Amino acid sequence: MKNSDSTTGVHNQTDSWSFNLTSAGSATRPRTTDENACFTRERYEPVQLSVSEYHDLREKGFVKVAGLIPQSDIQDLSSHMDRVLEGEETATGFPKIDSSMPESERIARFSRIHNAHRVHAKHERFLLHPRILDVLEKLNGPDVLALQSMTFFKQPGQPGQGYHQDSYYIPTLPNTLIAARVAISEATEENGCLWFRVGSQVEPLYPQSDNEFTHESRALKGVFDNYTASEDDTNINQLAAIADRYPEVACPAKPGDVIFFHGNILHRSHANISDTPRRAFAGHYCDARSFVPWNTGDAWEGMEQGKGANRYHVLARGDTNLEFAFPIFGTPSAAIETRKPRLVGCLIDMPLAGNGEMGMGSIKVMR
Ligand SMILES: O=C(O)CCC(=O)C(=O)O
Repeated sequence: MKNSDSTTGVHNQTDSWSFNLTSAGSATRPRTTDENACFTRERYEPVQLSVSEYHDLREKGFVKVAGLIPQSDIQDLSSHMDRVLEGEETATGFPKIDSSMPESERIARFSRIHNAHRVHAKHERFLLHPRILDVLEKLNGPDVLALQSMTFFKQPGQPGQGYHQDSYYIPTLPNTLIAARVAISEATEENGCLWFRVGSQVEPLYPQSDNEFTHESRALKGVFDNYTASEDDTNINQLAAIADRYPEVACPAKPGDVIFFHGNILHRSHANISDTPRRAFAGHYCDARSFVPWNTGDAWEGMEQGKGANRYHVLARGDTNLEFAFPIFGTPSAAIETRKPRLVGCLIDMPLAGNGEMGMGSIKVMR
């Protein structure tokens, strides 16, 4: 089993563009492996998304894309999760398993693992899966920064999570957070699938008062100090009263389905009361041009001076004027592809515009 170095691949975007155009990943590229280099976009059928799917994200706050991930990839991650549970594979930060432990104790140690993409190639591969990125580009793109991964084991008996908004935990300024939730095993009401309050993505973020990064919402009358996010008990969870203004639907999923949802949508899950695990992989992403004051919950260098943490997150698609990281395991992504910065070599013509007036036609880019 590979126990990787967790060095984050940091690339400083303030390097000259000529460096990026021709030699991303040369001399200044930090230590990475090429373990995932074979997982190119060409291996996968490109995804066609419809206008109605695009509407769903905006109107309902979520959209399920059925069968997005090939079954062979799902099986690959699921077998890896089996080996992790058996203690046959591990990585930095994974719960410790001792072969003498009773099975029940071993299993109880695994509920979910956060940010394994920084320490294990398989998780990075899923976070940067071309079929997920194809959809994100269309829903939230074109510039996609990959922020967080979560791998859910959710074993029988393990709890759910009460109403919350994901943007509460992962601030992006402006707020462009979006989640992609891949079903690794079937998710049902019995084993604790996600439940959404349809349309509640129009709600502002309800932050905790000592959260410095409160997006647009801090100044709104009616936004309260939210210190009970994710609390199961709806008598305690302050978001439950807001959630009740919107209809609630369960979102079951088959292995390979991916649910994309807005960072502000109110959602929850219940405990797994079945006798089978509910496995899932979740990625969080934002527009790579949002300022990200978040590094998996840890402090970062330059934070005190007001520097963002963008440089710890991989540029998955598109381009950005901000910093970004290389993928540690070499998963094909914009960070390591040759990127032509947008607008380089373009002339922009706005027909009939003059004297500060808007023109009559659309903007044309003339190379
Ligand atoms: O998967 C679950 O049971 C709940 C997790 C969740 O709601 C989330 O990650 O935002």
